[in-house]
Amino acid sequence: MLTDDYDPLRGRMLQVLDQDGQIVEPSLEPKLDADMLERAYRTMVLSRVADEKAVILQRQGRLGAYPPNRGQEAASLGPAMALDRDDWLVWAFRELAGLLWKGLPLLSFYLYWMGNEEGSHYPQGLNITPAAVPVASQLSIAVGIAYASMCRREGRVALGFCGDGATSEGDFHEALNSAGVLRTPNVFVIQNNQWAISVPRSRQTAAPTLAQKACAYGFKGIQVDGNDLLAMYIATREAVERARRGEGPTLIEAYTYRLGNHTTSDDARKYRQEQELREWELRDPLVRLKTYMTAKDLLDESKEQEIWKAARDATDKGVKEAESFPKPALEDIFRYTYEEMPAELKAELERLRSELQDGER
Ligand SMILES: Cc1ncc(C[n+]2csc(CCOP(=O)(O)OP(=O)(O)O)c2C)c(N)n1
Repeated sequence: MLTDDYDPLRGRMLQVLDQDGQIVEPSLEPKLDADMLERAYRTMVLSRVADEKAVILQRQGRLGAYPPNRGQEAASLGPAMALDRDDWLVWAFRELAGLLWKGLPLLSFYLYWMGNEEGSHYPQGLNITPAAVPVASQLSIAVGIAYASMCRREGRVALGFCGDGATSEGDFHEALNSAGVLRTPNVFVIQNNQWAISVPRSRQTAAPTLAQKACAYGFKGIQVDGNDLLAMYIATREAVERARRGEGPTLIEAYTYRLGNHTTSDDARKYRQEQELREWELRDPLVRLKTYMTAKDLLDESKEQEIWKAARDATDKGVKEAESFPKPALEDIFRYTYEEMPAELKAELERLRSELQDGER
């Protein structure tokens, strides 16, 4: 089992592809067919293009504050690829590639970051929960979903994501403790991108790895090269199989890096060394997968160009749809808290309406 061979207490990190996209561990190479690999690469490229577009839209005042995904594509895509259709994906706020793989329309993604609640109203049956900006709050939801699936004998797994900073929150420990005790079918992926805004990973915990925290909760943990799509895929696949056999949760630490700013309101140059960024740029997950696929004759220059063009077209379409979508109404802020709006809220709504009429905002 990978979790035995790569026991985090022995300080081994799982890798299939090295930094240059060459296979380091042939016995671990998953048998992904050409179609699946091409879909994976298309998803990563679409995620990259759509993500960079979101940053541009924010700069142009067409989208709100936005958390860039650049560099972390493999860390969310690999786990999503290991799920079955009915399994749940419980995300934080930096998992675009995984969401696209699961089928989230770009329209929903853009609407959400444009501040329209309709962006959290996903097509029926996707089994994705809405974004969770309160750090670590989504993990207990992932445990609840998995526990419900277990009680109903549905055989569904709930994959929950969080960041390295989230591991300092009480919610993280409460969720993982419950999962361990109840042996819920969960896979937890920590996207260890080295920084929680300006707080480095070394200030989150004195433990050498985040993966070893699983020991305290009585389940398996593994540290994986988060920029290696194949490694993320095989680690999660094993964890999903274990969960489905009723053997409980697994904690996966995806060792990765946030190449961009924390959000569009942040300036990482104020707290991060340029040199660190340069080193991580060489480990770009897209380039690694491209090298691997090119060596297998699954990718050439003309296909590469077609894939990037298709991604740009799909992104333009998503932005256009989102910008022509009906804007939320003022009442929407008040409408959904109670079945019937109480008098105080009604009064507040009326006051806001009249203030807006007077030109105040
Ligand atoms: C409960 C809570 N506290 C603080 C914040 C402000 N905040 C937003 S993101 C963030 C850092 C999160 O770091 P990490 O979990 O490592 O995820 P990353 O942003 O690096 O992906 C903080 C402190 C918040 N959203 N929720």
